[in-house]
Amino acid sequence: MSESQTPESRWFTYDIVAEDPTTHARAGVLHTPHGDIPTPIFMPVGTKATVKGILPSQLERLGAKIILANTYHLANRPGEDLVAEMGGLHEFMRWRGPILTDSGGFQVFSHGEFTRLTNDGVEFRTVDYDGQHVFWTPEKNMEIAQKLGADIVMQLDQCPGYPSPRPFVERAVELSSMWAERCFRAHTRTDQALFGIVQGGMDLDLRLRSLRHLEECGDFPGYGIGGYSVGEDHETMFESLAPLASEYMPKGKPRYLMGVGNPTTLVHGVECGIDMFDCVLPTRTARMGSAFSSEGRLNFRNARFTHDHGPIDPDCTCPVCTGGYTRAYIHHLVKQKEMVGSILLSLHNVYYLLELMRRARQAIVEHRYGQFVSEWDQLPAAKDW
Ligand code: PRF
Ligand code: ZN
Repeated sequence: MSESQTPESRWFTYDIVAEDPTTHARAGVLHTPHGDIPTPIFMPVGTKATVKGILPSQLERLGAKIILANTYHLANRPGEDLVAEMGGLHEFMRWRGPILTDSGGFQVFSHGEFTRLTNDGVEFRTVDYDGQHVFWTPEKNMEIAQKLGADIVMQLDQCPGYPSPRPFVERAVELSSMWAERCFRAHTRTDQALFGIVQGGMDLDLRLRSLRHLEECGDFPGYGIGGYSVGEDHETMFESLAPLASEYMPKGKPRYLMGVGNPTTLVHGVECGIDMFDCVLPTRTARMGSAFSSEGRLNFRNARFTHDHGPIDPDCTCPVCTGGYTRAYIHHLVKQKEMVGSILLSLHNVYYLLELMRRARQAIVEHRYGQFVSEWDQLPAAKDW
């Protein structure tokens, strides 16, 4: 990975380098101060300034181009002032590539206990830390994000669960729009991009209302699509997501589907024009003893692996599968709850999604993404995710 080769005039511009003729998939390059990001891309999640179980040098070797961290968690511990004092997130965690921080809006509403929601912001109790009452305005959220110093930061938004009554989703769109405008005004770092977030639940008309508000509020260099993968099924998700992404989102800006990481959704997301994805799924699944594979999901607690000399996935080119580690060994480590079991599975799972997006990009460049999708849907693995 090259360190800061990108000239300032190119920062946060997005070049589309190929468009697939039969789907809405595109291949692009997003330029950032810490390097170029080829899209479509999967972004491994390092919530607390570490991708659990994987060193930054190993992430580079796996081919990760950008990683995530989370403003909610880092503001609680160790605090944005400490991170700033240590030279910012990149320096603090020793990762040289681009970083994206999510606002934490999602964390506040999903596992925080929020107590008050006003036009001005959200009051919540940090139940997973010391239980303090905190009030976040959009301005406060931007102040924290700018101190952390990621390349890309997300606006403060409200993500309604599924199902939610329409008036509740409408209110979330209204609040997220107001907060987008205030984040946009408060955000001043020129070496950092602020992305807006489209909300609106499963209703296309609310999604379009949200998108229109964002476009009226200013020229965002990219757009998150939040509020999906919150309990709805695949068909329900794509009913509004497909037209939103393929027909209405601005063509020349990156589109980031937030918190989605199951392989089949990635393949279909790219088909409707999504460029970026993130999810804890590969590392969380690994810590539960499971692997992504061309055969589907493999659970390494299963005794059928006891004498298995093969790699996790014979089709995989990751350092674990090509390094001679056997299924029998991984089964043993997982049964014994050894750390290295989780680490090997995390390396493999993260590589699996990075490689899936590299192959998708190659297929787009070669104008055969439609075929790529039909081949994927015929794999036994497709039904597992
Ligand atoms: N908003 C933010 N982060 C998110 C989401 C969201 O809606 C989601 C929903 N899948 C994941 N992460 N800010
Ligand atoms: Zn592998």
